[in-house]
Amino acid sequence: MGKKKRGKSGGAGGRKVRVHFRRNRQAPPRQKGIPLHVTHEVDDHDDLATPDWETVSAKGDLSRKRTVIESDNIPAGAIEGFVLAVRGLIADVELADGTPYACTIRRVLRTRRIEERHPVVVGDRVLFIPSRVTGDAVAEGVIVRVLARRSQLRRATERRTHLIAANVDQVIVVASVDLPPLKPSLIDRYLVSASAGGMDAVVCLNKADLDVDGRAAAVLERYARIGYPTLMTSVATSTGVDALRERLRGKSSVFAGQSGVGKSSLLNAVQPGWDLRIGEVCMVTEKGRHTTTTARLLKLDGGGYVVDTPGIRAFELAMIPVSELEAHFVEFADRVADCKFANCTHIHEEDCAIRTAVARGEIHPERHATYVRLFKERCGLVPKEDYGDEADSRR
Ligand SMILES: Nc1nc2c(ncn2[C@@H]2O[C@H](COP(=O)(O)OP(=O)(O)OP(=O)(O)O)[C@@H](O)[C@H]2O)c(=O)[nH]1
Ligand SMILES: [Mg+2]
Ligand SMILES: [Zn+2]
Repeated sequence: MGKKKRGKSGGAGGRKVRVHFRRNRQAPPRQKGIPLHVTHEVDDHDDLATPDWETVSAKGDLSRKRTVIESDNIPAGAIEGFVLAVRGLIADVELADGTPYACTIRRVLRTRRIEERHPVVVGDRVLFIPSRVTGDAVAEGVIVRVLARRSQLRRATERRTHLIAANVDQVIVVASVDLPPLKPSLIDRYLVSASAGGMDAVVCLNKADLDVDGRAAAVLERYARIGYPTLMTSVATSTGVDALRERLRGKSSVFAGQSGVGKSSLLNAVQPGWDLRIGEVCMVTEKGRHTTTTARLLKLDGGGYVVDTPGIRAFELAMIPVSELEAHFVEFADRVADCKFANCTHIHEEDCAIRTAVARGEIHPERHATYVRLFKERCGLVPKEDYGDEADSRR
């Protein structure tokens, strides 16, 4: 296993980060179904000598916390790249001129960000140290640093942050009229996450061909009314596909939404050359099957790029402090000042401007219900909402 690097407190200009380390430096726990003798932790280039741009110190071998001091110096020989996809421990990285690299992620980076499910994510700009190129094989490298993210789409449980994509301009929140059934509360959660992560959001309601009674169109109108750009699309009839393509042009976007709503289908319609894999929705459970398994960045012919992502099971937003939740519901923002109490939770208080607006039909009751639900989830008062899909129910 990798040796521990020790050092005194680092040099001037360093950034000190106190971090938890996984216990994986001792005997790794056995994974279910994997024979004992198999090492399942791929060791990589962690021991790239002892880098002078970082020092790690701990009180003792069994300490679970170490202090990592990242200096502001750029590691010698490191070059900047752009992450197109992350497949397990390998990231597909590209240089500005398009040269591809298959990079591993330096161990200390992985370990210290273990509370984040993905230390490196699609859309990241990273510094990596390229290795020697041999023959025609794709060049390799080791990612040593993730550059500051200007935006990020993420969800989080109490224990972990799941980063979905970084450095994108907008989230295209995709929902379907039916199959799987429309769940506005999940749209709301994506909108909160987009707002918290510094991204614009567009609400895209797909499978318009299934909207027989116009009820779904009314849901979409709910979001248009509070200022979100909205799109009604159908891959089956090509409705709205041109408008969607226009929305994406010249921007970086991430497609997010439940499994089976048609994210990959829509992207294939926007740019047929992509030929992304499409999955059936189970007719019995009306759930998707997790056809897309890794987030991937795709370049648009008209400029810009999009990230296709897999549908997710639960969408917790534990990284948002409960007091900040209201700020991510756009239609609450200009009303909260009118609540009687400065610390109003907008759940039960008298003279609450939000509750009054709901009663008057100015704020949609289901939007308020999502807010209340998120608030209570964050306080541990209700179980987490589950947006499970077909693959999950078979587990
Ligand atoms: N009726 C109808 N079906 C659609 C439409 N768009 C997609 N579908 C179907 O919906 C199913 C799921 O589509 P996908 O594109 O794989 O869904 P996804 O959102 O990418 O799902 P994951 O990759 O699992 O997250 C497929 O059977 C598609 O043919 C549409 O506009 N109308
Ligand atoms: Mg997909
Ligand atoms: Zn209030």
